[in-house]
Amino acid sequence: MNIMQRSYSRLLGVVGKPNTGKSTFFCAATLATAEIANYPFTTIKPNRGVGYVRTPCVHPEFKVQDNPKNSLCLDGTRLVPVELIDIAGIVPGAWEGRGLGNQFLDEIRRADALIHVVDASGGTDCEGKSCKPGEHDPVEDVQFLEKEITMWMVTILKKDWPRIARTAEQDKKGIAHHLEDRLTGLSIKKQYVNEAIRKAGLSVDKPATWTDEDFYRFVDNLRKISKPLLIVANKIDLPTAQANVERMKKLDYTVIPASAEAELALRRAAEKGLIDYKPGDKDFKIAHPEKLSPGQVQALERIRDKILKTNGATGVQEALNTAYFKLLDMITVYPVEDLEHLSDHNGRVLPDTYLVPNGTTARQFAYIIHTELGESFLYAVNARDKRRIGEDAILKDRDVISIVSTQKRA
Ligand SMILES: Nc1nc2c(ncn2[C@@H]2O[C@H](COP(=O)(O)OP(=O)(O)O)[C@@H](O)[C@H]2O)c(=O)[nH]1
Ligand SMILES: [Mg+2]
Repeated sequence: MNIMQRSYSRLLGVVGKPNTGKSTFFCAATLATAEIANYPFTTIKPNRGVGYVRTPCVHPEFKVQDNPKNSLCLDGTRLVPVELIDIAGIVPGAWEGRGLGNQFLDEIRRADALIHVVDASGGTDCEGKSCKPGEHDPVEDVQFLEKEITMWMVTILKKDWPRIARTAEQDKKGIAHHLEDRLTGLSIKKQYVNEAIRKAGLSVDKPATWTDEDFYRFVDNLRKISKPLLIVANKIDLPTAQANVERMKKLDYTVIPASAEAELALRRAAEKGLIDYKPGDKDFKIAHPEKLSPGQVQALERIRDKILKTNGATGVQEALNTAYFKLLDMITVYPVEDLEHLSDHNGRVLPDTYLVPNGTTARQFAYIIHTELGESFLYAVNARDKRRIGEDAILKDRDVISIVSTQKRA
């Protein structure tokens, strides 16, 4: 096992047609600044990597100097590692096996949330081939991808459906029970089934009466719940993008305008120490003007004017943050052992930041850190007010928590 405590347990999938900028987004998001690059798990597999969510660190509030272990703190900003997968391009008909077919669908299966990268400039046709910018309507791409994924799930879940539906009506064990194996195959939690049925406005007790259209609506809801998705409207540096972005924002989706290419350029310059820039910053500072050619300075200034000033940031970091904090509804919690120094047993101050689901209780948090800690849990203490909290207390974002157990932590 890695010496570093993993901060993440979720996987973000970067999806979309070919040529929309998925790999550029993935490279930009996983390209570490020099300091972060020391992490041994930066590259996991060719298309898997570690990116970061950013959150204001608690150390300034507690007036301590921190010494992070599982994350990084740059000028009061915590960068917490999260895992990403760059999924191969999806073409229409993929669910029937077109293109790379089931290969990418298998990768989608593993993802907990999806970042759909769309070419907002309209320079990529429906098959993912380059076309004249503005020629293709990216609004079409928004629905296409979801239809592909839903159709794929429909084919898997529909096998043997009439028999399953009848049995479920008779034995009253519920549809989720009878679909269990297939749900496991799709990495979908059983408890999502009833929620999807309710959202689709269908009857849980009478699945045998569902029409094909009802079934599709059920699966579509199941997909939305189990693989929540946001849209990255990429290539906003191209002039044809703006009007399309405005139209996409009117749709009922979380749309994040972005330029993956700009983020990649900024991170590369930061990696070389040429500029001061943290992922997600609104601006950068040229650190070594003497090391840059006039052309490089011009390119950087163009990014500042055309992207950072108009869009607020490049959008790449916002996409990761939104995926974790909005789609997956996660919060950050800082475990410490020594309440006085806010340190672990080695004296490291605020060593770890954990990403946990909103609603996590003190005891569940102990289990997330270590099974033994969960089992031997006595109570927890909130470092802010030094109050004891019980096992059922629900943790809040940016809580600093010490867990007291019957045994000392290893
Ligand atoms: N103008 C512009 N081009 C981009 C941007 N992101 C990616 N591209 C270009 O789009 C093309 C496809 O990018 P790639 O990341 O390989 O797309 P993928 O097939 O979706 O992985 C490449 O030529 C990239 O340089 C962007 O933000 N702006
Ligand atoms: Mg690619």
